[in-house]
Amino acid sequence: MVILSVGFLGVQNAGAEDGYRLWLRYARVEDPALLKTYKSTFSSVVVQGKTETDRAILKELQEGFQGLLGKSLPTSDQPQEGALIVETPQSSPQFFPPRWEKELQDLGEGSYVIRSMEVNGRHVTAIASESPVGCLYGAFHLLRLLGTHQPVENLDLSEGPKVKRRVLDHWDNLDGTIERGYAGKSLWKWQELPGHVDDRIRDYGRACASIGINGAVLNNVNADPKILTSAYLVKVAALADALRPYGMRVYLSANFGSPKALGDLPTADPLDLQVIAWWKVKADEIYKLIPDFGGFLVKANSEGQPGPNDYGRSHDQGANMLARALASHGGVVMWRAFVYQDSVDKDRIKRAYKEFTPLDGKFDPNVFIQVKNGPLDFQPREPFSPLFGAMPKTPLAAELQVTQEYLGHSTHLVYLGPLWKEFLDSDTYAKGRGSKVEKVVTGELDGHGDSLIAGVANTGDDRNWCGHPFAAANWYAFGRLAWDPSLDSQVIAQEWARLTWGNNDQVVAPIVDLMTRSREAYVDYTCPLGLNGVFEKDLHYAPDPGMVDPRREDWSAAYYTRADAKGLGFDRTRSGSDAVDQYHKPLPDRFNNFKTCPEPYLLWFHHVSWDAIPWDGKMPCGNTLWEELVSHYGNGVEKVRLMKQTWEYLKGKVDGERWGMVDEKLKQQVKEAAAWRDKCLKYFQGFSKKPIPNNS
Ligand code: GCW
Repeated sequence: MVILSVGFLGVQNAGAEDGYRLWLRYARVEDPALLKTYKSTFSSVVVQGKTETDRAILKELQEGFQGLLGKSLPTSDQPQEGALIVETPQSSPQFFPPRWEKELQDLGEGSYVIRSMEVNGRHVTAIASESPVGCLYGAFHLLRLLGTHQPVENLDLSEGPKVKRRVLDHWDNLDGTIERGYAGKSLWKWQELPGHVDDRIRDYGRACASIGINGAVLNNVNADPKILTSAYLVKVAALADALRPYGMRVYLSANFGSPKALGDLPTADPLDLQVIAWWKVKADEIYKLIPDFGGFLVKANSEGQPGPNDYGRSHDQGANMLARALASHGGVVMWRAFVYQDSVDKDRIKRAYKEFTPLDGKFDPNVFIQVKNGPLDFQPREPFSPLFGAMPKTPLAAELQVTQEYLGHSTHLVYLGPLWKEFLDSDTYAKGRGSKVEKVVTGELDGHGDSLIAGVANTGDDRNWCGHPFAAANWYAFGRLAWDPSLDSQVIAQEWARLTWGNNDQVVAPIVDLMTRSREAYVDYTCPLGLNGVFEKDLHYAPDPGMVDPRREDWSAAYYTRADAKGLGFDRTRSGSDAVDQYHKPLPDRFNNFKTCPEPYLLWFHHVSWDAIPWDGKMPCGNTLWEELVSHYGNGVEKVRLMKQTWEYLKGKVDGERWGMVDEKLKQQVKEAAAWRDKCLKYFQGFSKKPIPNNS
């Protein structure tokens, strides 16, 4: 094993690496040959556009080239040898090849090409798009190529986003706290707005744009009605102005009860004419301040939030009323399907499907139904929600959770790329084999023109944005997958690792390795084999498999684990709650059969038990349930120990500041993984009465 000298990667940046710069570090290219090629490929930059976005592009390129190559790129109006030309048909008609326009139109809004070519006999590189924002994405793409040390002399790239709206949902409260936030307080400093817009907002916009994110819902879905008051809307407008140059549109979570809660009307009934008028006036007010306002995200009749059901109205009546207020302005409604009233079904995970599928076809065209990836609630592993593929007439938006509510907050290192890929790659079979969730979300499966993917943000005002240095990889991966859900999560991890930690393979390979394994490790030591809901009350961090929540049965751990003297797991087969039949064929039979149900979902769909030999029957893999359980919990802890060892190997090969922070967190993770194993096995042992092999 070659141990690199500390000077190469470590000391040079000592003190400067606090994580603030995320993956936009633009670290100097050290390899002399590569540096030489890069320097000779780029001599100057031509940005003729005059918009704020064009200014942002120029600034970014200059910052990027200065960092990466140690030289600034002089601006020029003429394409000299080695020019980097940033062009739209409007800004640079003289350079823009007309044949590119059709290509870009086909690739969609925000698309771009990056091409090495000759102009007047000179070698240049063009970044071209129909819009300045597309050029901004292209500029970030080029900087990413340089930052990951790719060849750039003969480029011929064209890219367009596969999902139109790529949105971060911030669960930020107006008092600055963040629901399920683990990286400090909100980035939005409401007290200071609109007079002062924190500089950090620009860097947030840059980071988002660099990975293609083009929208942000600023406030918590448990929405304070105050956000819609005029006093707050001017603050929202100030943020929208600051983010617009980066192609970011602002959306808001709207409290459905606002007309009543704000004291304007006695009701919020969606069929009441005054209520309808109230929302229209409100929408007009918003669009006057923010002409490109994205729309409303709504959590209705869920966990105590008001909604149309309060007035005997249905979800479509509520959503359409809001959609009609926004339609003439081009806004959309993202209506969440996170509902679970126990009057609908005894099994919590069946409820959303039962409430929403009968409404397919009843929503206005500018309504998305926003569905969490799994049918329960952002667990470390769930099968995909059966709503995907079950509402062909309605554009379904996928909601992922970037913040690690159930995945170790900002203490455990868990790279979520593999979790999201598992979801996106799941075959719904809605239109036969190959009807992947990914195709539902892009709109391809059912021919929807608009599409949306949302990620519950993990950002806060901690200096390093996301608390754990590796949590930033989840922000990065969310953006990259939202842009193109077919990307490989390992390739994304590699990109992020190179940009964040340096390009040396001795560093990148181990980092990618530990990232790639981290999610399965976490599943193993928290909830293997399809177990779920074993988290402590409210905080959702530590294990509490015996937890009983007096407020609701379906908030209690035992509701999900269903451990008893004979076995373990929730019977969702046809002899149980029959959740299996919410999926398209052939999945119901596959999930229903103990022998064909994928092992990772076994205890999700089955109460695995044997009358004659409790806990001792053989699993499809040949081990007994107890043996499998013990082995998964043990493996999980072992895997985290290996992650820690890998990290120790990296000591001195990355900057000490970030290394130390990650090391501290991994130390805690190792301890807590063991605690998870011990607490869960002990609890299940109370039912199995089997010995727990000695763990150390
Ligand atoms: O998982 C639950 C969270 C709540 C959250 C809710 C939701 C914003 O524990 O904190 O509320 O989901 O998604 O609405």
